[in-house]
Amino acid sequence: PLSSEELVAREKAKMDDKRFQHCIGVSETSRKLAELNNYDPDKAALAGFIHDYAKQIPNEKFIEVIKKQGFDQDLLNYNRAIWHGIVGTYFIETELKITDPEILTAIRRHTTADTEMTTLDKIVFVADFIEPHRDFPGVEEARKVAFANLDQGVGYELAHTLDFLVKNRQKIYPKTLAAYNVWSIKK
Ligand code: DGI
Ligand code: FE
Ligand code: FE
Ligand code: FE
Repeated sequence: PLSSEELVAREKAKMDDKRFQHCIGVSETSRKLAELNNYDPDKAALAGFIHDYAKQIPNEKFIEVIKKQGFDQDLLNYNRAIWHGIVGTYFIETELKITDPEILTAIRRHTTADTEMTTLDKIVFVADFIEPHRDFPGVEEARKVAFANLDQGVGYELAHTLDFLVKNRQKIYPKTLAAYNVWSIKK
C-alpha cells in the first residue's frame, strides 16, 4: 500500500482545494458516524477521504475506462455524477492502490446508494451529504436525523435527492430509485 503521506499527496493533486476540503469534511464526519455505529473509525475515515478521488477526472477518461475495463455499457447513458463513484473505483484501485472490497463498495455506492447497504456504505453515503461544508435547505435536519439514526439518515437523503432530481428533470439512475423504495418509504 501507499504511505499515508503519498495517499494524501495523490488525493490533493487530483482535485481543487474546495473539493479537497469537502473530502476532509466527509472523512471527519465518517469517523464520527462510525463511532456512533460501532464501526472501525479509521477505515471509515479513509473511505470518506478518498470517496471523491475521481470527481474531477475528465469525461473522456471515464468513457474510455467504461468501454475497456469491463463496466456495464449502460453506464454510457449516464453522466459523470454517476461515473465518479462507480467508475471512480477503477482509478482508486490503480492509482491509490486501495484493494479493500468494503471500501471500494462504499465508494461505488456513495452517490446512488443501493437496495443493500453495509454499515460503511451508509456511513460514507450520509457523511457526504452532511459534512460541515454542506449548506443547503434541509442540511440541519439531515444532520439531526443522521446522527440519531443512520438508516433514517439514508432515507432522508434519498428522498431529498429524488426530489432534487425530479424538480430538475434529471434522469434517475435505476439504483437510486430502487434505493429510495427501500430506505425512504414511511413505515
Ligand atoms: O460528489 P458529491 O457532489 O460530493 O456528491 P455525490 O457523489 O452524492 O453526487 C451528488 C450529485 O449526484 C447530485 O448533483 C445529484 C447527483 N445524483 C445522485 N443520484 C443521481 C444523480 N444524478 C442523476 N442524474 N441521477 C441519479 O440517479
Ligand atoms: Fe461524490
Ligand atoms: Fe452523496
Ligand atoms: Fe462527495
